[in-house]
Amino acid sequence: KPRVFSGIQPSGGLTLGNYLGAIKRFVDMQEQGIETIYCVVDMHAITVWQDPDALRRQTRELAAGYLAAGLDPSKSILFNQSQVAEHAQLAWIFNCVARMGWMNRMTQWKDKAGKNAEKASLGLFAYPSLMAADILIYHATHVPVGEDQKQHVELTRDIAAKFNNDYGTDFFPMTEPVIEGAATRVMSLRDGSKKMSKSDPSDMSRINMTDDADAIAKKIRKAKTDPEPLPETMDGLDDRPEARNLVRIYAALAETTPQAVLADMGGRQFSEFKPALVDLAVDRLAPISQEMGRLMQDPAEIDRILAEGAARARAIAAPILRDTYDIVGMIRG
Ligand code: AQP
Repeated sequence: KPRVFSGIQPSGGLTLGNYLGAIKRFVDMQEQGIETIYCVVDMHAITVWQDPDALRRQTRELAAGYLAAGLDPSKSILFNQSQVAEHAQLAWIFNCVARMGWMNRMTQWKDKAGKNAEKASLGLFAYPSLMAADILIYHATHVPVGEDQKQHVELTRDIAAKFNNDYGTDFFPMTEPVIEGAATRVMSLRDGSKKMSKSDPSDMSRINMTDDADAIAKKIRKAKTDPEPLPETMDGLDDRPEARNLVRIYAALAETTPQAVLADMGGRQFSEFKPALVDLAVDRLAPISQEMGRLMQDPAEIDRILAEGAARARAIAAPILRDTYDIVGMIRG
């Protein structure tokens, strides 16, 4: 039976990349009637320093983002990672299964630690092992993610396979990454070769889910483009990463394909296309940001939803951890 798990780090405000690459698709899967478990991965966030008050605020804001975008706690399980200790407990076992060399090859580790790996936290290095535990503590079969997380889901499969092989079992499933749609990799508005990211120092590089209509309009108006009109087909965007990015964003927001957008808009200048994109983005994002603001007025209610979700998550995770401990040979009274 399919079971979906995915998570987002409360390491800053939500971006349009997180919305189109992750949350919007989480909601689509919920609406397909699949069992869905969604997490605010606060333990991942502290792999780089987070101010405690900011972490609390960002955790609630991310939960509000999920809810405002259509996640329904009566249909999906929604909780924050640290309230379900089984994630960390399974991660330790996986730390003993995974190899240093595997972690060393992760591009996110290389990008985030950079040349100063000696100064990076041990947690940042072991991040993919905790992510494998997040997924496998529920025996999740599918993980919707953006393109940037594909390598980590593949590593999750490697960890599951090595565990199964080391202990002569078929206990952990081979989880599939689900990377589909027009916006699996939303790029920076300032540089078409960099992904849109909540930690980019330039606020003009991203659209935040809390941006108002004026901010959205300004950022799209100033987004880097080129002087050529839009082509009729996607092939014409091969060497135009910034233009391609805006077309893909338009397609994802309009719930259509980039080809269909170009069939409609091909031949037009950016001076015409950008205002259409502004209207569409404001139309789709403003109700979400308004609802996030409303939900943030009542943090106790958000905390209650997360705690209730955590209890439901624990009910699935606890027996899987117990069986794992048995397989490994750990005694419990
Ligand atoms: N630009 C993006 N396009 C499409 N999907 C994206 N995701 C993130 N950025 C884009 C997807 O959002 C989910 C949650 O990501 P995360 O917050 O756990 O970590 P991240 O990928 O590291 O996101 P950021 O915004 O870049 O955060 P920082 O700056 O803190 O590293 C994932 O499914 C991811 O694929």
